[in-house]
Amino acid sequence: MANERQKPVRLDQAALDQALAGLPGWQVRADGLAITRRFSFADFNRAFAFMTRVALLAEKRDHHPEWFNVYGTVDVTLTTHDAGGISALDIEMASFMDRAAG
Ligand code: H2B
Repeated sequence: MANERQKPVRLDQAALDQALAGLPGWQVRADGLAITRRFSFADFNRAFAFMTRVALLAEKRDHHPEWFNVYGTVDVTLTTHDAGGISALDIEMASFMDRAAG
């Protein structure tokens, strides 16, 4: 079926450290189960354009951010419920977001 996918796997500490070395803007949440980053844009229009681009990938991957937007600020949390922590999907999404934010 079109929406079927492999169950994502939680990254081990070594894989997570390696991935985060390439994502300097991101932090591991205190509980270790998610990564977070704040994006700041000049205005709401730019913030929402960013969210729209990310939403299209989120639907394609069936992997959705937790996020909170106020005007030009977007606070993002990425975690994989299906894996009980941080998976490669979160790393891919974080990297895409960094590029989408310019
Ligand atoms: N998004 C995120 N961030 N993590 C998940 O584990 C996840 C998701 N699982 N989007 C998907 C949807 C799952 O709930 C559905 C049923 O496929």
